[in-house]
Parts: sequence; structure tokens; C-alpha cells
Amino acid sequence: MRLYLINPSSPLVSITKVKENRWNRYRVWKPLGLMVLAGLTPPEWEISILDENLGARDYSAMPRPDLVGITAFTSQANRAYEVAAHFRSLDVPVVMGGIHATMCLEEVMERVDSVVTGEAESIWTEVLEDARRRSLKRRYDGGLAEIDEVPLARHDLLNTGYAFGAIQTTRGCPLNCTFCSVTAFNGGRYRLRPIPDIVREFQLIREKRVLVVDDNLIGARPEHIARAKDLFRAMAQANLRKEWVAQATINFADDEELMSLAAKAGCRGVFIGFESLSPEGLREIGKKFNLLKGRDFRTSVQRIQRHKMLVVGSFIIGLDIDEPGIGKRIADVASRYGVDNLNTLFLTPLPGTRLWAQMKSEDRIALNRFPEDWKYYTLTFPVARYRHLSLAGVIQEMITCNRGFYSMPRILRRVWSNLWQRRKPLISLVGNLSYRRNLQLNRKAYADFKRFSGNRHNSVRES
Ligand code: B12
Ligand code: SF4
Repeated sequence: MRLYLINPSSPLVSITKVKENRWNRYRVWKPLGLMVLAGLTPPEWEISILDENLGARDYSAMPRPDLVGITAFTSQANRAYEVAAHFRSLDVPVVMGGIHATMCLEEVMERVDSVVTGEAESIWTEVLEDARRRSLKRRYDGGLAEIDEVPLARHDLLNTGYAFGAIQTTRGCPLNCTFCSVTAFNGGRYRLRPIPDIVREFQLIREKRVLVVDDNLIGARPEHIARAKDLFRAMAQANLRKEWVAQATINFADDEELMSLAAKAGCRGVFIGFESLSPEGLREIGKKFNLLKGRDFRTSVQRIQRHKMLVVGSFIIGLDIDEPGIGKRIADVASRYGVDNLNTLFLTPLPGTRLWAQMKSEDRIALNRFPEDWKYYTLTFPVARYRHLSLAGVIQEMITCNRGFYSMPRILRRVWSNLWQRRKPLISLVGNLSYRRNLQLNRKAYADFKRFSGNRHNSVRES
């Protein structure tokens, strides 16, 4: 039995983007979900993982599979449907799963033979067995998995072409921010994989550099932080010789021992969601965690950097409280915090989130011709109507923000400070140049987007 597991080309991170900007090589990441699925697949299946982000595939020149499994983020949905249509025209059954299939079940059901919602661990072997017997059901629901029994991901099936390997050590997030799909998809319970499994899986990864995909590697509660320390100790003891980056909340900076252990275990950078400059903004999106009184973000960032780890800060533009001038303010504040890279995104109502429900009820989703419009749900296009910012206005704020943060003098200052602190100046330089080069590409993308979206955007003004 031949199984193709396909990651459809992404509008953001595909190899075509790498051709436009070679620094983007560092932004083509492995589709870990498919590697996990492969790990769950019994040996009688011959598996190929096909990642379209590594280059276009000529499926008609390949042997006919017995089953196709497709994953997709929302932004990949249209390409996923094209791939599904191709294989269905050959009478090959197509199963789709992942975040988009879970959040937009009806839309997906119309376009594939079978949909798997939720996490696949508890259900995938049943799907395969049904496929073998040619009796696939239209829908399966995996719910939330007990991830302490998950088999190791098949890293051997995708071991060339990427700058980074990928691994997951926890799932779920209790914080339920309004714009984020994670709590709706992976639940509010913070679930932990057993440390020996994680260490063993790290040893299977060929790449020297690894992305730890967890939404928050350290968690929020004291017992989670204690567990993170145990994990880092075990990783250091196993002498993995890996350098890795991860997402964490700002409380990472509050514990010297935690940071020191992380650095010893190979942590070279953390991605931190600051999201908004003001307490009102944080309240608006429900990110109460960042509201801790008395926190000085600059000091927190410096504490992390002292352990020779880079800090990437993320902010959102388009909140109801955001007014003209927000772009410059974010660039200035992020520079003041001293983050090494800035990743600013447009507030985007992703299906299944609280923000989606709110914006839909207020008729503020401007790009709403689905599925065609999903390709703009990359958080890099303003797909909604923003309270105080018109379409042209919100795009201009983004351009101002990025131009301000990624101006050559500021880049050089950051690289110099990294050199001075002996903190991987090269990685910082590559990251900064990659973003800077994309700014020029973005301008063209914005112009195309404005033409495409026409007059569907009118800013929502307060009455
Ligand atoms: C790592 C990550 C990335 C990485 C790598 C992505 C990749 N190639 O895998 C990078 C940095 C590139 C990235 C980019 C983006 N990301 Co991202 N990312 C994540 C993150 C943190 C983890 C994903 C992961 O690897 N999980 C671990 C694996 C094991 O889980 P999984 O993929 O969900 O797979 C399981 C199930 O879904 C299911 N499954 C999945 N596929 C299939 C297929 C079949 C056939 C079956 C049966 C089952 C199945 O089985 C698996 C095992 O249970 C998630 C948050 C999250 N917790 O999911 C956000 C998340 C997926 N990203 C999100 C977004 C919005 C983006 C961006 C659009 C935003 C941006 N500008 O950064 C881009 C766009 C990428 C694109 N493709 O267009 C959203 C997606 C929401 C949505 N509706 O699409 C999420 C959910 C976070 C959020 N804030 O809500 N991302
Ligand atoms: S943004 Fe981060 S903290 Fe908020 S719900 Fe999503 S994963 Fe949790």
C-alpha cells in the first residue's frame, strides 16, 4: 500500500520565495504533523512525505498511490484543494486533516473523501485500515491525544533540504488569546511528552539546528517550569550537540536557572509574543499574561540575551486601540526593548478563534470570499476592517514599522551589540537582512493585494 502525505505549497514559505530572497532558505520549515503521522503508520504502508515548499511536484509522473493524506494551514487550503482534485480525478481517495480541516470542516468535506479533525494519534490507524478495506468514513475525529504515548516522528523521511529540523515537546495552551487557534485546536490543558522520548527524538534529527514547535516551551505554572528545567538538564546530559530555537512567554526571563539550563541544552533563540504596546491592547486580545505588573520588558530581553540567546519579538498591528502612528511606535519600542528581530503581523481573524466570531458578528471580515481568499490568511495581509485604520493606512503603518526597525543603521547597531556580547552576530545579521529584503518584496505584494481586494475594505470608525 502506497501512501503520499502532502504539504501543499505555502504562500509564505515556499521555495519560490527563496528564489526571490535567498535568506528565506532559513524560513522553509518541516511539516512536522506529517512526520508524526508517518510515525503512526504501520509498516505495511510505503510512505512518501511530499513537501511542495521544497519545489513543485509532477504527481502525474509519480507512481499512483493507494491513499493521499493532505495537511493544511488555512493559507494553504486552496492549493490543498487543487492537489485533492488531481488525485480524486485518478480515483485515489484523499484524506485531509490539520488545523484548517478542523476549523472549516464543511468546506473541506465538499472537496475531499474524508476529513480527520483534531489530533490524529488516536484515529489514524483506523483511517488507514478503513482505506485498505476501501470503506473510508466521511469524517473522523481524533480529539485531543494523550501525547505521552505518541510514537516518535519519522525524521528519516524528510532529511534533506531544510536548514532546521523540528520537534514538539508539549501541546495545548490555557491562555486562549482571542486571535490564536491553539487553545481551540489543541485544548487548554498543557500536555507534556515524556523527557526520554524527546531526547531520543532529538537524536534522530539530522540537522544541527532545530525548531522546537511548542507554542510555549516553558509553560506558565511553577510545575511546568520545573519540568522544563528537567528537560533541559536531560538534553544537556545527553550531549545532543544541537542548537535550537523555541517560542516562550516573557516569564522565561524571570528565572536565571531556567535560562542557564536552556542555554546549556542548546537554546540559541526565543520567539516572544509581546503583541501590543499597551495594557489596553493586551486586554483587548486577552493576552493577560503579559500584563504582569512591574515588568520591565527591556530588562527581561537583556536578561535572556545575557545567556547568549537571541530574542525575536512579535507584535500585532490593527487592534481596535491602534491609531495612526502605531507602526512607528512599535518600531521604536521594539528597538528600545532591544529585540534582535521584529516580526509584526496584521490582526487576522483565523477561523475558529474568538476574534473570528467577534469580527464576523460585526461584519468586519473584508476578505470573505472563501475558499479563494484564504490565501491571504498568512497574517501578512490586512484581511479585516480595522477600527481606526483604512486599508491604505494599515499597510502604511506596517511599512513604516518595518522600515523603522530594519533601517541599516539600526541593523548595524544590533549586529554590533551582538558581536560585542559574543552572541552569534551572523545569525542576527542573516535574520535582519532576510526581513529587510522581504520588505521590498512585500511592497509589491501589498500593491497586488490592494488591487485584488478593491473596495471591500472600509475602516470601521467609532460612532
Ligand atoms: C511550527 C509552526 C509554524 C512553523 C512551521 C510550519 C510547518 N510547516 O509545520 C512556521 C514558523 C513556518 C509557521 C508559519 C505560519 N504559521 Co504556524 N504554527 C506552528 C505551530 C506553532 C506548530 C505546528 C506544529 O508543527 N505542530 C505539531 C504537529 C505535530 O501538529 P499538527 O501539525 O497540528 O498535526 C497534528 C494534527 O493537526 C493532525 N494533522 C495534521 N495534518 C494532518 C493531515 C492528515 C491527513 C491527518 C489525518 C491529520 C493531520 O495530526 C497531527 C498529529 O496529531 C502552530 C500552533 C500549533 N500548536 O499547531 C502554528 C499555527 C499552525 N500557525 C499558524 C499560522 C497562522 C501561521 C502563519 C500563517 C503565520 C505567520 N505569518 O507566521 C505562517 C504560515 C505558514 C504557511 N504554511 O502558510 C496558525 C494556523 C491557523 C490556521 N487556521 O491556519 C497556528 C495554529 C498558530 C495560531 N496562532 O493559531 N508556523
Ligand atoms: S498566542 Fe500564545 S499564549 Fe496566546 S493562546 Fe496562542 S499559544 Fe497561548
